[in-house]
Amino acid sequence: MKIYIDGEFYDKENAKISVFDHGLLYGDGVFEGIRFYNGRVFRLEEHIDRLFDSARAIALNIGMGKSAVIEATLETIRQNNLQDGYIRLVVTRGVGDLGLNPMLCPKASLFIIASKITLYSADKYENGLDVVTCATRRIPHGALSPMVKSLNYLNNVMAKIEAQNAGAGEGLMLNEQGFVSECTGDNIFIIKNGVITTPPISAGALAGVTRSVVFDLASEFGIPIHEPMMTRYDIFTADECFLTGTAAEIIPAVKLDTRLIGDGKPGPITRRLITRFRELTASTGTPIYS
Ligand code: PXG
Repeated sequence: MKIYIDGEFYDKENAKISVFDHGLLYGDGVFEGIRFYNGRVFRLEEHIDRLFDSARAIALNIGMGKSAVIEATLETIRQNNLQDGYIRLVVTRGVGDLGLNPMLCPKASLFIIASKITLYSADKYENGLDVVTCATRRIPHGALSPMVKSLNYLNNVMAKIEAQNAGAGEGLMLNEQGFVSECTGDNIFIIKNGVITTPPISAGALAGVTRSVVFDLASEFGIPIHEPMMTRYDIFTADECFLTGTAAEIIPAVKLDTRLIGDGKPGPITRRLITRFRELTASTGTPIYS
């Protein structure tokens, strides 16, 4: 495995970051997770745009332009000779002092790992996930924008632990007002009477790239899609539910807090979206090798 760090490629054993890097000391940095299928990177530009927006929002200068980051991403996949997989880009504030002042970090670091990711077993894509509501709330806008895909994922990690301890496949996260935000690393959607709904970004959801693909598919299928504030009531009373994320792709959810959603089986619209999503990922995206 070859890993990109600041313009050079290293073997896995030698791919190392300083203990004085503020990404490690303070979680001061941002990241992206992107998938590639059949030799093409899916929605590459959207991911790179979000990476730059995340960096801009935390006043982090990546020190490279978008096209250079895109080329580094593609080259990392090429160096590993992969056709299908998952690519993780991390930008840290870089090496600095033992003090959180980011002004004392002269240069940001970018590293890129091309690998594989499996979040849920294949049977969950067939039969659906069970979800539990976590006590840990999604970060509020006033503390750190939940729009920023930052290296501060501790509240999501705490929520994931709660879900695992409950024996559930995923954890539902509410915002401070008790409205539904999203799951620990996925956006959430429901379908009721032929209408798709998902929480608005203002409720604390990440502006997911896969989420935006569902908006495209809904318009392609002529299915109405709305973003109202949502509560657990909406999920309990939904006909269908599914989660989306780069790592998760589109996955049905069939239980919330041990109660069945709809008839407790993945629904027809969810299945149709999954089929079309797989067609899109297999046939569109930025070519890696040409
Ligand atoms: N919400 C959060 C908090 C996320 O971190 C999503 C929603 C889905 O967004 P995209 O753009 O991927 O559709 C994410 C993305 C992991 C992992 O390691 C998590 C994500 C992406 C890749 C890997 O669990 N989450």
